[in-house]
Amino acid sequence: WTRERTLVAVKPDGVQRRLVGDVIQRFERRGFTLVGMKMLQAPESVLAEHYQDLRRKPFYPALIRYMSSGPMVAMVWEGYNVVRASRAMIGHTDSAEAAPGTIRGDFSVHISRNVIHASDSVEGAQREIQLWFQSSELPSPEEFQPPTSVP
Ligand code: YYY
Ligand code: MG
Repeated sequence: WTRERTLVAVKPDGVQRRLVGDVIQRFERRGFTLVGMKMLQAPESVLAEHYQDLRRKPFYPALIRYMSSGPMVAMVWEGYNVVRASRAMIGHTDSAEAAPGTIRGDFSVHISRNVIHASDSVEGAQREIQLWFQSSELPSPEEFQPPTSVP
């Protein structure tokens, strides 16, 4: 049992389109465990840190505007290989490339409105979880018991 955690966020378009339940259901069915969740309208300062690596991209201003335009739902999911698995579950960044069956492949119509975020590495996940959640908002690993047996 590798107790890996990742940050998943349903973006404002996903919340507006009532996709939060579907996203949660997909992760629960896959056997992952929800260990933290909050709805918030993201401050631009937090988004700037979240997307710090993209700050010079031409789409950056529009990205920050869209991400702060309405409430989003930030979640921390825990489980075996959850970082890699959640990237596979959300699908390609560009909806035109996203495979059917993935969250973006099923719901997203354009790269600029792609419904969901998931951390792309274990290190990135740790950084993003600390950015969006206080440690007091998450159970510490010792007090948490996984409901399913995972190799
Ligand atoms: O990790 P992921 O969300 O799949 O893609 P990133 O390359 O990290 O870009 C973050 C975010 O930026 C993406 O989900 C949509 C937006 N974006 C965009 O609007 N236009 C692009 N050409 C590339 C990314
Ligand atoms: Mg990314």
